Amino acid sequence: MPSSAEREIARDVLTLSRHVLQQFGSFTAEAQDFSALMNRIALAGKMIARRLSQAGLIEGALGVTGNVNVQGEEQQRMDEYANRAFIRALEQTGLVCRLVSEEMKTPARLPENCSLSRLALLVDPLDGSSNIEANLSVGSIFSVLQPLEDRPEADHQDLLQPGRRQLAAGYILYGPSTQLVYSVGKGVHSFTLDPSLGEFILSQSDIRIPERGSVYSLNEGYFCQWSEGIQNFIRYAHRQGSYTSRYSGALVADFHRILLQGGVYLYPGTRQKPEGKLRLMYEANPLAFLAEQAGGVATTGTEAILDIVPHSLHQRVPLIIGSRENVEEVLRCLEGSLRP
Ligand code: P6P
Repeated sequence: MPSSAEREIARDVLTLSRHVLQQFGSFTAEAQDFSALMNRIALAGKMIARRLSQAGLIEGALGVTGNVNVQGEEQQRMDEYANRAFIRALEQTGLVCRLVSEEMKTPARLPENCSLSRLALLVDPLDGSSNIEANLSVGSIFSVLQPLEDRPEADHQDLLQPGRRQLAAGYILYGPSTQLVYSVGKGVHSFTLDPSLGEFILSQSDIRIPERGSVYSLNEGYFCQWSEGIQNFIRYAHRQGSYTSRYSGALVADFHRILLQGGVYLYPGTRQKPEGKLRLMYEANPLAFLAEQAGGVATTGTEAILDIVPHSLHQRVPLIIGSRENVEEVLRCLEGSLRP
């Protein structure tokens, strides 16, 4: 029986960079590059986690910049910091040529990298940032794409590809602990940041989303703006007695709960905004990739998220994501075969 010291060492060496190599099953240049890329994404996450933990003590760290982002939302100073952290973490690495971000109308191009890599990283650098002032959980969401060979780079048309083509996707959850969850298409795996080591250490392998859960997660404040089908699902959930409502206002935190405990998260369209609020390329697609890898489902209500052919980098989509049986109940309410 290994000693506790030996078990501790065995745990501590299961870092994110080594796990990526294990996922590739090789030490090829491609595997090494992907391992390095995940490490740089993790570095951005560590910088953001550190800033968040001290934000209340750092002058000018909190509050708004006075700018409005491409989504028309008030930009928090932490949004701008997080965006800069991802850009700086990827410069001079040779790993990523373009960075698409919720915080930038047009992607950042890293010319020193482009001769070595054509990969694009798409991020929501700090999702749910309105939670920061209340010291609640927020997250970063990322997606990795190989540009399409047969589409022009002009206007970034070569990135407008269905989410099923993602090479990798994941998120970093800044909560009581900082966790990184990712997939390269071989299951979903989570890592917990050990600040004393400065490393993300493997904490859960091959996460499977329960077939069914008790949580439904959406902002019921919009009830009167939703379709009859969504309203009927809410009525059904209220009358079932087996559902419980959880909604934090941060997609990453709400999805993480669904991934581990089961249930369904919804951000439906409304009559005024039928496309909803969430962005396809760097919110819905990465989480849908993880959900399907974990045995779950992600849909607009009429189409699988991962099958959508994008028309623009910042387009929005309705999102219904989670356990297979719970999503099925939503879809049956939408088609009218299930009534409250
Ligand atoms: P609402 C945060 O702005 C976000 O994109 C998601 O993280 C979150 O789930 C949702 O929007 C919250 O939006 O309209 O409920 O405040």
